[in-house]
Amino acid sequence: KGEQAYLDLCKHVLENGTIKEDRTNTGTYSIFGHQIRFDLSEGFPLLTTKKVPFRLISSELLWFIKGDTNIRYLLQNNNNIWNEWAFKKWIESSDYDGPDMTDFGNRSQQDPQFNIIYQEQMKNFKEKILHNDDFANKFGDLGSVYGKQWRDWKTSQNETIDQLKEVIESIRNKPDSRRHIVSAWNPEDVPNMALPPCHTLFQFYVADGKLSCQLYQRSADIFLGVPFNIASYALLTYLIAHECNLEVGEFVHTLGDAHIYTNHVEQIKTQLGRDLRPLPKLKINKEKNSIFDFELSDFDLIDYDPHPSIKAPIAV
Ligand code: UFP
Repeated sequence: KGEQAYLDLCKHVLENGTIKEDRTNTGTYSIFGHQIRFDLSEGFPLLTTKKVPFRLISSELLWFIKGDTNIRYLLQNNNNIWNEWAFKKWIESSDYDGPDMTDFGNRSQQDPQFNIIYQEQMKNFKEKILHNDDFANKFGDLGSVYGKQWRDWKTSQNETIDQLKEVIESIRNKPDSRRHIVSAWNPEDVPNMALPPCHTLFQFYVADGKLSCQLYQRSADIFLGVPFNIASYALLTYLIAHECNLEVGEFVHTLGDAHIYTNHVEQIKTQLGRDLRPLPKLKINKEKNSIFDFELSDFDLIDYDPHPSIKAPIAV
């Protein structure tokens, strides 16, 4: 259970994972199908064996909840986690006339000279997103990503479905329902997405006055992605429980292709050598009720005392 189960998964995949090539040409150790449970009443499941940046997780989640798909909001909150996807659109467009940025993800890691030029272009890009409305509309928008599917799913009748709003209503009105589902996987939109949703579908469950959530994640970068994903869905569950006057139950994390990138192995070994520490607690501003009204300052993470963060290259 909990963080120990996460560490057990890391160990299991290192020892038993199949070596598998992948889209990013990095190579992975991979298994298929795994489940970890987190009892949210024991504390907030932010890993303690390495520092995980809660600020980035909470601002990204608020961005999803707003139904926003433009990285401007993220940049305004000093959150850079989606930059590369928008940047890619810009450098591949006819508007871009700077130095060649092909394969910038790999090249910036391998070629220090290129990295300087890349950082310059990225800085330039961020400035334009923040201060130029037309540019932000054109290149800041990531299209049909989570916020869009959660809040503004397009039907064949040209109507929209607000899945998040509807699921909260169904939790409130029919708590015993077995249909509390939000799907981010929209087969029609998948071909047009830079990154087809990794968190494919989630379901809520109410019993004994507690709200639980299960996520099906089709593809899981165990070292870099999963710790974020756990905290993000745990936070979502806390927020919806708060709005629906329920206690928090469990977060059940179900993984499809669960993989460790070959260039994360040393980092994971470091992490596996560390002791667990007590989980932090999450306090939510009691004066706010609707999940659509929350701001970053409404969350307070208390007593988070993790081991230091561990750096690793991200596969783009
Ligand atoms: N990934 C995660 N969690 C996320 C996210 C991405 O683990 O929230 F957005 C990882 C999984 C995989 C890669 O390593 O990103 C996506 O690649 P693919 O679409 O080929 O599965």
